[in-house]
Amino acid sequence: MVSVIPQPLQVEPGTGHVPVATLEVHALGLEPTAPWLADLAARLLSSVDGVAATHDDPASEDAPSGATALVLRLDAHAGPVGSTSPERYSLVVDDGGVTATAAEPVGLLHAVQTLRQLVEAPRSGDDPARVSHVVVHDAPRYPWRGLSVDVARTFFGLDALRAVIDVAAAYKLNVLHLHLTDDQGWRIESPSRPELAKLSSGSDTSGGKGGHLSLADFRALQDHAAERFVRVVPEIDVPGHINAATHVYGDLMPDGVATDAYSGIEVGFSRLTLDLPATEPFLRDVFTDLAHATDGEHVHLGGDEVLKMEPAEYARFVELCERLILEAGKKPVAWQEAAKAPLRPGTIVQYWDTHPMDLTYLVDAAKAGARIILSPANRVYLDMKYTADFGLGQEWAGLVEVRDSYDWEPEEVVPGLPVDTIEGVEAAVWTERIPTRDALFTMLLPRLSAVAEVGWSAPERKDWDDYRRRVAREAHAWRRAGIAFHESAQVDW
Ligand code: TNX
Repeated sequence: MVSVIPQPLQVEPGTGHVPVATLEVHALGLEPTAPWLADLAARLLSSVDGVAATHDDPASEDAPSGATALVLRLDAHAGPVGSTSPERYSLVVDDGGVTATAAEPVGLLHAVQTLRQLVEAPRSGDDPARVSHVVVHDAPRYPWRGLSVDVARTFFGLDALRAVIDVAAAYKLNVLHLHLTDDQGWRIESPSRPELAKLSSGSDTSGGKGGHLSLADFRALQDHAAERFVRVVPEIDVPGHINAATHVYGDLMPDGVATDAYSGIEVGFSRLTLDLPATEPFLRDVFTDLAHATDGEHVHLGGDEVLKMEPAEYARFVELCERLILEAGKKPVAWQEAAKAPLRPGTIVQYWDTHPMDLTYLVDAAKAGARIILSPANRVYLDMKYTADFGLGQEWAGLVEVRDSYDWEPEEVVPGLPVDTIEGVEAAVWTERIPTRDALFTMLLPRLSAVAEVGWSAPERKDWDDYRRRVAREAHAWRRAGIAFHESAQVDW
């Protein structure tokens, strides 16, 4: 039976199968746009039990004897009939071998990720790994399928973040949102404000020594992401969650006194003050620096949990930060609270807070032109504990078991929200109670794969019992790769 996460749109199983113990990748026409893709495809497929993939001769379509050909080819007609998604693809496995076609290179990577999961492991020593004949036509439900990682509370560096990108891309997620600053640390080099990372990155909530991404690290991270067609959306969180900056610059405080460093886990106590002379230059510097370092179109300005500020001052902050980001050539993203202020059309607003509340302001903002990303905390906050006795994470939004992350419908999250304003879904992992890389992955997996299916798969293609079976199969890949995950009692592993 076909076993792919996220569930593809159209799958027609055939009757035979092809051996894939040796696969020969042929990338046709990819040299100008994605020269690395054939090599990446070979590496991804070689990570599967019983498969050795190579891409020796990009010019030839003849596989060496004994090897099965995997052809990667651009084709505007690929994908489900009528789909215009740039991520659409088709995958055909038949007696001729394996052919992936896609409108753009990103779709070919998606096809390879699908193929990776279709491999049936060798049953005995002599049996080759194989893939059953099948025709897949696939495209995503939403264009934005993300994961937000908080590297401010606990710092995770380049290696861990590259591994996070690999896992995200395996389930066809396409956005890595990095929460780079918070009360506990400033985790990105800002060339015009070098003191920030220098003086405010030496600790974290885990009692560790903290750290930060240099611009070279950030460059390398974006390169790794780009090869997997993942966009990085960096966030500087203002005007609250800002103690890491007020610790460095006393002139951001009304009394002129720099605040103490902070490694606790309270929220909502720190803030900027708009009318201080130092405030706007600070914001201009850090947002402009970040925009210049960012390849993608978006920069996130935070805006959440500003508990000690009058609405009028808050609205002026939102207006100013939107303007600074636009002036630096990027599009603003903000947490849901920003929708209480007048927004420019096209700003993306990220819903998160699942406490009961009147969300008319969010619906009105969407009707006025905001695009909405859904991150309902009680479904996709992957720092929530799985069960009451779970040793990692928090539980302010409730316990979030695998099924909670799987069984929800984006169109039903915000009552009255026009469904065509939904840009997509994004999981988030906050790291106040997640001290290590293994802890991080234990919180991400398996739940991230469930959120990926919510964002990608057509609602009528979703099925919890079937997902349970598929996710159990993915555990083999995680074990082989040495990636930690939680063996939730909801799944027969
Ligand atoms: C709420 S979500 C926050 C974060 C915390 C998180 C813990 C959001 C926009 N703000 O500052 O880390 O809860 O789950």
